[in-house]
Amino acid sequence: MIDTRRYVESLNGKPVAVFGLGLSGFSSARALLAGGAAVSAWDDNEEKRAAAEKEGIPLLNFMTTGLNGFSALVLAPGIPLHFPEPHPAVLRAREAGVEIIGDLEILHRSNHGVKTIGITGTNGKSTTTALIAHLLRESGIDAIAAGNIGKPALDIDLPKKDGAIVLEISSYQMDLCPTFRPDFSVMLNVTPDHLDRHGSFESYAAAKERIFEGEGVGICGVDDAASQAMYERAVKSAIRRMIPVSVKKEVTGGVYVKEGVLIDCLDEDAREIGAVSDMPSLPGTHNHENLCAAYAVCRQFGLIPQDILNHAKTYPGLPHRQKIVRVINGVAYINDSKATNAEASSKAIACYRNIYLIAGGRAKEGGLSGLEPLLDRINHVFLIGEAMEDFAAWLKHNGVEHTKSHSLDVAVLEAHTKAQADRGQPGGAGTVLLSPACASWDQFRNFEHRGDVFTALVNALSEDVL
Ligand code: UMA
Repeated sequence: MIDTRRYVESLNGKPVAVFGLGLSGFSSARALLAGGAAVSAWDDNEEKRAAAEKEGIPLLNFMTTGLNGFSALVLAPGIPLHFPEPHPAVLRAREAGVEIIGDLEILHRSNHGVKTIGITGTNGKSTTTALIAHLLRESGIDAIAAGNIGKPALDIDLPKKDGAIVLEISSYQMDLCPTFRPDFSVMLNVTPDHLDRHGSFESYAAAKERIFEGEGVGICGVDDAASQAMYERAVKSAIRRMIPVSVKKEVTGGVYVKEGVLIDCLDEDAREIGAVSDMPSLPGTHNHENLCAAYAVCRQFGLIPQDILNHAKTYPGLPHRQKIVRVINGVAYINDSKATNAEASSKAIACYRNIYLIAGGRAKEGGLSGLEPLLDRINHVFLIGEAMEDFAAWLKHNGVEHTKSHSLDVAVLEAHTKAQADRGQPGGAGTVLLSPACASWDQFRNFEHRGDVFTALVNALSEDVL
């Protein structure tokens, strides 16, 4: 756990309020109490409050008492700050003139003295965070991944002084960082997301752009218009040393992929480092963008170019993101349960051919639209969940073969049977891909649960040719 005493000392004995007792709030309350702070916590959910009380975290309903006299409100990232409307806890803080911060800001103010690498962007944050931590560790640098990736930042054991804290930072968390800016800031890409929470694309992008404020190094994807504009503004302000990364074009002073080869153009000359195609856990152009950004960060830590690429080959990948569960008679079974919308599924579909796709669940706005250019990669779709009928109608309209499987266990069995029976046909062995393009909540607790069930079902399949 992070030692928060330096931050707590700066409060001069004033109490701190913590609101939202999920992963991040619980971790903040624990770390602040351990640092000697007077903590008062609250959550709208009674069970969360009971769990906190059991752990000795003092409770106070500051929605009724107000927050006068408090030094700060530590807000869980998921609590609405501005849109669709500020949570009452936010209003109480504003009324009392109390600053609102998140756990990353406490980490920063705890003055830990270790270099921070922050990664934001709409897609690829978790992979890039985990990949950077893996590459640094493989080269002997003490690195730990935390933040939005699922490990609250204050829960970590501090790496050695010459190590690094690698933080996945969501736009929600960025909104709760008035002063924290990473030493090495990465912004991968920005496309519309979380607009209900930020009110508009502009304010969502602006939350992400703040990662480039202050001194340090900035690594920025330049393959979409909004991030290209961010890169140009950061270069113009000349506060951070900026490095562009791209998988679509050559970028002077940066890192890019051209014809499947990673090119290092950080110094004067463009140098070919090696092929990006043989990284088993980093398939697809989107992952090559993540690799370029991770490579650029690692070079700032003095890592040797060839070592970075070699270590990328042993990156194990994250669960539920294009994770190969098993290969049976040449057919790969892939868990991409994290793909909760069509855009995310399109990234996986673009990596394979002869796909037996398992899709469905609770549909997002737009359903499967956007997948049209990739449909020739799909042999058959097995549909599950609430979206089944709508998706079936869309697939019929687009001439794609499909089966209404209803549930995941049936879909896995049907996809397995068909993929195995079709072996030996043109195009090579197929791929059974769970990439649902839907939220999971109609049939599962969350996407992790859905992916775990898929993995268990696949592991139970027989190797015998059916
Ligand atoms: N709560 C209330 N009132 C409300 C809303 C929520 O009291 O009106 C309470 C809930 O009862 C619950 C707590 O707030 O106890 C939940 O807080 P939270 O939603 O911030 O979730 P945490 O468990 O603290 O997890 C957070 C991040 N969640 C969000 O940003 C929504 C996790 O990112 C992160 O891994 C974790 O901190 C550790 O740092 C998840 C996420 O979905 C993966 N992130 C979004 C994304 O990636 O798209 C941004």
